[in-house]
Amino acid sequence: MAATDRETKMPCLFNTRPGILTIVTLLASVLMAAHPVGAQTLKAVKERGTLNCGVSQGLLGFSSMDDTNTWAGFDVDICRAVAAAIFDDPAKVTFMPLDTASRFTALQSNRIDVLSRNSTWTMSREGSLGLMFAGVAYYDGQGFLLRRDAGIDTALQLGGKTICTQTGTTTELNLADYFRANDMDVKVLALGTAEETLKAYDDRKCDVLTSDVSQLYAERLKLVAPDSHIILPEVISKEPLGPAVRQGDDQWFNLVKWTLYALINAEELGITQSNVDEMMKSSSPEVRRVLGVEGAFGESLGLANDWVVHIIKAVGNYGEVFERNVGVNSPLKIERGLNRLWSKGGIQYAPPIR
Ligand SMILES: N[C@@H](CCC(=O)N[C@@H](CS)C(=O)NCC(=O)O)C(=O)O
Repeated sequence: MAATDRETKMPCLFNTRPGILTIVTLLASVLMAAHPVGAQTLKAVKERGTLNCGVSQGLLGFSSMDDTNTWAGFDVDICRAVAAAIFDDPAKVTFMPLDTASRFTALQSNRIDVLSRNSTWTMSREGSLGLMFAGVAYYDGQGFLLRRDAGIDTALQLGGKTICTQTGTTTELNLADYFRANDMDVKVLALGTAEETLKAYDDRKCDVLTSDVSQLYAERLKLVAPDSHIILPEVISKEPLGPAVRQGDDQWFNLVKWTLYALINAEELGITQSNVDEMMKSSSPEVRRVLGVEGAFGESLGLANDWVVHIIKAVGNYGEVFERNVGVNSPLKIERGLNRLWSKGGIQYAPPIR
């Protein structure tokens, strides 16, 4: 909405006030020459002493409160990794639970520094909302959950059914595309929050629940008898989920992006939470660079050179973060699948730290 306003008002400004615009542009260029573009977020976070991180309102395995009232999960750990990189302290994060509607405005209005909330990287979110995704933390796709006793085993049998989804999501849009492409009629019940959506399904107001497959695994655990609900084999979309930041602060974008890549590179190099101290004595040039024993890669991001040591000590490497929160031995029991490293049959691939 805001972006559309901007798009329609800009040409008007160009047409009627060229003088003012020129002055503003000139002034901006002078200011930009004096200070690098953006580069205010890291400074603000350091001064505040805590990272403001937007998360979901309670998605088990991704971001929810544990028994000790502490935020835990895969998306939470991405923020803890960023905090560890900056402060050498993963606790210096203030988590802000956000619904689908407020997640992007919270970022636009500076209420949060990073959004780590099962959000899909799409072109319009970068092109129109002024955001940037720092990478793909979790390759996901949209699926369907329904009662086992419905006797349905493919999405192509869903004609005539009522499907629950959440407003303001890619899920809602993919759903319309999929059934239009397959020339099928379904009824859609779109609700405002994950809680309302799950409740509607539980109350049988809809026959099917659709969402990112990872979320279906998480939501299924909240139902009374999780085993009586199945997830259909069809995955109808690409949902590359990752942390997002505001456009205009390249230093901050790089910091979040390389924190994610550091997690993935550490897994590839066999650096784990338990062996990181030992690995600092490694003679491998790659390991030495990643851990800051050689080079000044941390400094180039405005951090200490042993930033990756801090990250790995705090949350472990990418594989450890995945397995602990959502992997096959966690309550969610999700296979690594596409999220395996590229060298192990998946598509998780991080550019080198060098
Ligand atoms: N990845 C999709 C869907 C994201 C989404 O928010 N899905 C809902 C469906 S269950 C959700 O996770 N809600 C969690 C919450 O509101 O806390 C997107 O970015 O649009």
